Amino acid sequence: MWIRKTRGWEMKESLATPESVFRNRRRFLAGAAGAMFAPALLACEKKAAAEGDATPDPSAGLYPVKRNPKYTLDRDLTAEADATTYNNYYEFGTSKDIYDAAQALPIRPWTITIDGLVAKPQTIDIDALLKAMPLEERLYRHRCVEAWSMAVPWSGFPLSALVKMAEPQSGAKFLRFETFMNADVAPGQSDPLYPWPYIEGLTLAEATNDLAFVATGIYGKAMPKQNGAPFRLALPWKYGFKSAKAIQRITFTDEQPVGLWQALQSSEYGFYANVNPAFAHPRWSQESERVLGSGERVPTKIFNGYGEFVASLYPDLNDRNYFY
Ligand SMILES: Nc1nc2c(c(=O)[nH]1)N[C@H]1C(S)=C(S)[C@@H](COP(=O)(O)O)O[C@H]1N2
Ligand SMILES: [Mo]
Repeated sequence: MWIRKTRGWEMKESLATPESVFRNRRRFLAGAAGAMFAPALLACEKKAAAEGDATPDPSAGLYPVKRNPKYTLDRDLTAEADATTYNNYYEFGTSKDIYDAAQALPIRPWTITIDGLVAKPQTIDIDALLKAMPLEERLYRHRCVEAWSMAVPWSGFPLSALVKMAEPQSGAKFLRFETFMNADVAPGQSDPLYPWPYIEGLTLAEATNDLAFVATGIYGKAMPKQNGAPFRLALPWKYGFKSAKAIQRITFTDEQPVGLWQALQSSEYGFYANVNPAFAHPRWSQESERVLGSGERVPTKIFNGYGEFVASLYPDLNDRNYFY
């Protein structure tokens, strides 16, 4: 969102590289290298493969899963090649082109630790969790705070099923989500500018809302690393930064968690971060969004079009607190 080449993490939304530009650049580089430097490219590829973690994903056979027809789109699905190569994942770099770098993340073994104010604190292996949870597919829109958007088929399970399994105590008001910490494979985590690990939070009411979804797959397959394997959130009524990737720990607490972006710049990134075109980001308008793939600009809707599910959670539509 915010590149150091300008000032700190600041970047103008309009300077973001459109996905087609760097996809063409990647293709060009591959083509040129293929023609002229084939042996060198081969060596490079071998090096990349050695550096990446190539362990096969044991959950691959679980997908595709049955689509839940309740969640429908008002637009075309984003092409898989766009949604899986244009990513925000600051652990692996500040550009959108972190696809290769993210392959270095080992996603097995992987456990999710549930702790804090719950009757059933536990650490559960991701594959055991996937077997215990009701997997389904949902078509969701996704709206990044940078004013680009996509529409994708996630696979996963309702976050409410996990909350139920944890049995929250009466004092639990919030969920705090914590992502992995491993600077050996995630070069971005060596950047002292960012308060790693990536943290995000929800109220208990938000976490048990029907829309709150744990995504473990996409396009009928296990989740690719660059999209947040093996466990990420999909919260389509909120700006994309709330949907934390590669989560390892969920703490039930009575204190409102402070997210990584909020800790960096609390005047621009708040706790609720619900989509609302009426409240501009301090450095750009949120009135419209650029659709990933087509590049078309379309108007942004309040709650990203999901008001029928979530509007009742937020009593005052004029309170900016809910909308940044
Ligand atoms: N751990 C982690 N989760 C993250 C981010 C990140 O940098 N690190 N970026 C967020 C932002 S800003 C967006 S828009 C989405 C992007 O998800 P996608 O790459 O699957 O489109 O991931 C969110 N989750
Ligand atoms: Mo984002």
